[in-house]
Amino acid sequence: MSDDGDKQVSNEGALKEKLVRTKQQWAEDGRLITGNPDEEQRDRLPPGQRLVTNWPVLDLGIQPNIEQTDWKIEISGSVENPLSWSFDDLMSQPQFESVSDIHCVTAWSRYDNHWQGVSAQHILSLVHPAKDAKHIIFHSYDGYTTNVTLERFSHEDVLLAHSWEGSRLTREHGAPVRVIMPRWYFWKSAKWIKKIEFCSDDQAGFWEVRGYHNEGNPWTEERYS
Ligand SMILES: Nc1nc2c(c(=O)[nH]1)N[C@H]1C(S)=C(S)[C@@H](COP(=O)(O)O)O[C@H]1N2
Ligand SMILES: [Mo]
Repeated sequence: MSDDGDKQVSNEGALKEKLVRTKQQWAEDGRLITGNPDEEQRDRLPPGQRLVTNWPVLDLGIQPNIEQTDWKIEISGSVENPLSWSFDDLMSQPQFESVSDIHCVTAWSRYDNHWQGVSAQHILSLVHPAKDAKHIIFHSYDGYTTNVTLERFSHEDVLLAHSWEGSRLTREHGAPVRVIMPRWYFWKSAKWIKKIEFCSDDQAGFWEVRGYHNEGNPWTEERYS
């Protein structure tokens, strides 16, 4: 073996080592981000988001204090059978459970949230949206509103949640009942829900009129309009 050959071999060795170190660092970073280094897990975090394990609170500076016994929801507008439920009425409906990830537009995501409540699909089966119903606006006890399409509300993972991780929602997170729209930035998930209004025309909600995107898909980063 010539000196040149040896040199080339050792250079190659150094290059590979550097490559391995870099890849290992990516894997470590991936593990920090996702809690799991494999590719599938890394794809779970939408672009521009960072994973948190706590659950941050975001509101307008008002956290309405609504006793379970005082809470009422109205589901009305362009529907054949409008309804009004107390908390007991909600609890006497078929109960639904789902697990989903939260993606907040302020760039935090939280995985594997276990929700319990009543599914949007069950609600739709009771109220029967009218033919012209295409949009929904959520109205909350703090004056907050947000809009979604009927099609998105109809998705099988959407629910009115009363519990998270096996316990009732706390006041700060929207007790007694909030909406959960798992596929969209979390501002679409109205806390302290008071009314679900079905409409033929779209109406921009609280953040939507203040520069947030009308749709809010985290995977295409529909953050601001
Ligand atoms: N009624 C109501 N719902 C709301 C809000 C609000 O201010 N009022 N904030 C929205 C925003 S911007 C986010 S990110 C989530 C925050 O929910 P959390 O505080 O449970 O994390 O609630 C959404 N739903
Ligand atoms: Mo948000």
